[in-house]
Amino acid sequence: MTGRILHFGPGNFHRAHQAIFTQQAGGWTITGVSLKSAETRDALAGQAFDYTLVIRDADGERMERMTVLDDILVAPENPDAVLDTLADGSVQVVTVTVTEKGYHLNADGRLNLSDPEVAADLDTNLPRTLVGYLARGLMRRQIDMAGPISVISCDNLSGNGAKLRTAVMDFAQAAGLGLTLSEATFPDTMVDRITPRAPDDLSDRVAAMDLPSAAPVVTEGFSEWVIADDFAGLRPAWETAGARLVADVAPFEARKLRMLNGAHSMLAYAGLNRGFVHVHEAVADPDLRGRCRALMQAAAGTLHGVGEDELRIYGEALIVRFDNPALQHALAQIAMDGSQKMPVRIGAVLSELAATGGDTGPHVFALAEWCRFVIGQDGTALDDPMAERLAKAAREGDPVSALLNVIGIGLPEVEMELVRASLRGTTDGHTKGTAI
Ligand code: CS2
Repeated sequence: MTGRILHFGPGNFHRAHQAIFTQQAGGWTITGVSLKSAETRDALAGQAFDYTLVIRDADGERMERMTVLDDILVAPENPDAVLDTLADGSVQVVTVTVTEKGYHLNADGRLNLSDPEVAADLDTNLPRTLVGYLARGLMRRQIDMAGPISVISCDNLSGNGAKLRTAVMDFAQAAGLGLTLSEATFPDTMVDRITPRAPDDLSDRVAAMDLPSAAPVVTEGFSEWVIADDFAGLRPAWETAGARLVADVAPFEARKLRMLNGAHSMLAYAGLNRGFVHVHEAVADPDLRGRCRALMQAAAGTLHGVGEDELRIYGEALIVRFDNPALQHALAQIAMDGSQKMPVRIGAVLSELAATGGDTGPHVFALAEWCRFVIGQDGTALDDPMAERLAKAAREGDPVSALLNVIGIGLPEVEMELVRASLRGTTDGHTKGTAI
């Protein structure tokens, strides 16, 4: 079996995750689409789109030559080429890593039709956004009767497949396209591999090994991919490379978003607020290490369909991964785009804990640390698509309510007051004793 994948967002995470699963499965190639910048294409073109993956754990490093990418289309240079490729019958799988903000969703998960980029795309046949490309490209495919296609979001959204499908349909309806998606599926996925920005000296180290040295990617040894077995057409045999195909991804996704990503965001804000730079430094701090475990334990209490022992082992394995000093994973990288991440990773969990009488302390603390971080930045320094609105909210008399309101987190007044108290430093955010 052979085939071609079209991938939106050929950044480091894709090149460390889906690319290696696909390379190991064999028989398929990946054509990347960069929605904005030509940087990755320009870096990789001179080495025939090969690159080096550097896998680093506490006990050493190994390098792997990646050959699965065959081209990168830079969408703004030729939007039509991207739409044509989506309508090409040889492409039966589309994968996506554009980060949370690349979906332009409202807090209710629907496409934000008043977002200026989305609004502009509704008026043109040559789009700029992911959702614009998918809706118009899949429409072209429908007209050409080019056959089935599976569109796989590999971003950290809950119910990522269903959200992407809804966004594409919202766009199609608003643009008056007669898109039916009758031959398209949008499988949910859980993706996991910690992939920091590559350090400056990596390229030289790779060149010394006689491997392609432009735009190398650094990542950890661990990787996991769980995909809903809901494909419209052909797909790579990803299970031969270790991916799991399951009927329901939701339990895996919730476990990863609430335990890994939730703890990551807490460590990012609390760590930066205390002057740490990297994840392994923040998690080595005894107080933050305890809070990290407490947050994972509280989050685990909201999960269904995964055994208690499995969750405890998973949590301990996460601490080992966070401890990995070889990754030099910058807290600032995780702190980016908090408005998109906090509702999924912290807000939803806190609401559930509050409603069920669980321990809300660790999540209250995480929210307060995010507020402290936002208040401490001046608006322009904040790396967030909602930076302007957040900067304004941070200057209000009750910044906690204002900030949470901007990002769509609604809390009972009791929890709201606990967040304010944690921010003032009059409580450590813990309402009950937490096992540390
Ligand atoms: C991180 C994730 O930057 C972030 O927000 O929490 O990128 C995290 O490293 C990955 O989801 C791990 O799979």
